[in-house]
Amino acid sequence: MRGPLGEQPDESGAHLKDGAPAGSAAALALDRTWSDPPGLLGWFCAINHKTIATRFLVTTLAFFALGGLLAAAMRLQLSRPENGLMGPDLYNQVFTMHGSTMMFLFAVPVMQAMATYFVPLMIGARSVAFPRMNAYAYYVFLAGGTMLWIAFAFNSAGDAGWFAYPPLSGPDYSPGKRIDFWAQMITYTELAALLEAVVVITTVFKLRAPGMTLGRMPLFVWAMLVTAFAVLFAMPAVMLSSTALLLDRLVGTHFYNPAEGGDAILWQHLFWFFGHPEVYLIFMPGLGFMSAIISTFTKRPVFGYTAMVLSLIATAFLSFGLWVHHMFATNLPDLGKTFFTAASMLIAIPSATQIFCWLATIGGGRLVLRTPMLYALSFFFILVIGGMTGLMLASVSLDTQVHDTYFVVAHLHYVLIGGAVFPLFGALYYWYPKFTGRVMSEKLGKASFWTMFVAFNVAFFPMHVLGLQGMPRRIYTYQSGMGWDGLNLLSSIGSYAFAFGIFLTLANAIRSRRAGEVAGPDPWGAGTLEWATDSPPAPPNFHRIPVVHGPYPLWEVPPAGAPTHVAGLSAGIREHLITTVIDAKPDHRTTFPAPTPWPFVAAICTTILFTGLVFTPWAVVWGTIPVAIALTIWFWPKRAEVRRALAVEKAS
Ligand code: HEM
Ligand SMILES: [Cu+2]
Repeated sequence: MRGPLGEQPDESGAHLKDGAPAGSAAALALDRTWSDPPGLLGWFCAINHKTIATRFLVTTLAFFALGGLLAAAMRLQLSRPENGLMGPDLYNQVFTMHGSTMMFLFAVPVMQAMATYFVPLMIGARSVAFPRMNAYAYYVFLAGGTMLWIAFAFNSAGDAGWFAYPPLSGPDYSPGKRIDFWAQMITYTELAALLEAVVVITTVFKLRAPGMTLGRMPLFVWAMLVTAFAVLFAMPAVMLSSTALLLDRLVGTHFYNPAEGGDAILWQHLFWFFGHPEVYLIFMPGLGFMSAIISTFTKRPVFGYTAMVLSLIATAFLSFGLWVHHMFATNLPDLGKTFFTAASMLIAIPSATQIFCWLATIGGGRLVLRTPMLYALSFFFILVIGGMTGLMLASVSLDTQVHDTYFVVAHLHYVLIGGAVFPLFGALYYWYPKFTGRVMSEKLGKASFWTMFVAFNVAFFPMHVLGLQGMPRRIYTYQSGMGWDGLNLLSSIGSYAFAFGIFLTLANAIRSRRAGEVAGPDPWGAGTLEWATDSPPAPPNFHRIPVVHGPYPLWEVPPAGAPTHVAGLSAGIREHLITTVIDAKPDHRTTFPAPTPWPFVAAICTTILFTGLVFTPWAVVWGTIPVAIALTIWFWPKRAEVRRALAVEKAS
């Protein structure tokens, strides 16, 4: 019997221990213990990492679709000269919302959603660390993103570009609420990113199955770990800069106002100290997808494990030393700029190391060209082109020529779409069977891939040429006779074909949920732990926590006589084994919290606080009270939980 919040008021399961195979009484008790409560109220109480991550993933993909709609609108507007579909004011909001949605509401959070779904499964854990905070972070993100779009619906979206430079974004040149709202909601959604980073880091460090030393961790987990650390250092910079902007606008501070001793360039430093690493936050998880997909479809471990890990870490470090290459057109000292040119070139080294390691893996393996692998392979073509134009832009002299032209727009989409979107689509095809228990159609998958690949190049390659011909970015229209007409039309046609390619994957996903081939636990014959459990995984992920003896546990035979799994954790409460950071030796047990609606309520209260601040500073005073109440109830120990834990103690 269960209470409304999924509690088990009776202590009957108290004596049961995990470690028994699926179907046993203990396994059933485990399923019950780790599942989310049913019903509408239960929906708000959910904290299972798979439930939250699935919602997170769907939400970020919905933002991707919305950002894509705006892209389609821009390409329609630009398809012919002097088009009257959009005026300049709307166009400004549209490209700002497109850039902001894609960067803040899609590209980074979608990677965090993938991380919170798969990291626990790959390291043999039953949950993420801080499952309630994970739920809270998701609701904060959902609310922040939704508010941004609601503002857009009321003609109040930001209109100063996704990097919102002052003085344009300051009080003098952007009166009204548009930038206030934009700045505040950026701070707010990045709060969610920070919380997720803490969740991922703690999960990786403390919840790994025994035997999974740092040196045996899947490269995907490494990528997510390094990314989470980079988030921790990058996001505060943008939260700080956007908060200072809001203060300049609302309470008359002068952080960015040179007339009163402030500095407009300060914004650019702070923003790009976040903004450049941001690109790597998007692209490093893509590297994790690549490693997982390539080793599975070549049927061998990725070549050069240590080199791969060190390259990831080096990339993350270097990415914080490049930001000034976004500021080559400012009046910073030339000598300083040359250092940033050098650093920008330097980062090609770790990136190239990884590319060569993958090529070595592919070269020495048996290549299986399934859809996920096609998406992974396209990375080599698209990202490398983006990387090449990146090296070109790293040169100060060339950059000052093509600064703010479509050459930059082409470059950034090659990097972002080649480095993140194509690997992400590969990842969705690869792990779809784990999410749903069924494999996506190969035929539709290949059709979608080829459409996307060809259309992408048709849409974005001409932009390089347009840029070199002098077409500036962020213009809502252009005159005919500039020689830009044909290429713009071509680019628009390509964009629509690209959208159609994406639609084919969506159709595939919807259709395969019912009609797809049944997957079983490991449809690809992969080597990492997420494939050791059911598809979709049961609520506790694993009925028996595995003991790990190598980096690809499913491909290796454990040494004779070595333990294969852990047993003895309670099946009646959410008990988890904590292991040491480096060697993953069993350290102690801890009890995880039960489902509760309070993270949801707390997120609503926090949203009211943050939104209120856009309108009055008094929101700090009144808005914190409900937040404090919600947090207090959230953390208050519940009697039923304590009783259950005591019963388990007694029974053992
Ligand atoms: C789905 C296909 C996409 C198309 C057709 C597209 C199209 C465009 C166009 C035409 C612009 C230039 C607007 C202008 O300067 O007037 C633009 C800007 C931008 N796009 Fe995309 N885009 C797509 C996907 C993406 C993705 C996936 C991302 C990020 C992950 C992204 C990030 C950006 C950013 C950051 C800007 C700059 C916005 C600004 O200038 O403030 N785009 N896009
Ligand atoms: Cu950069």
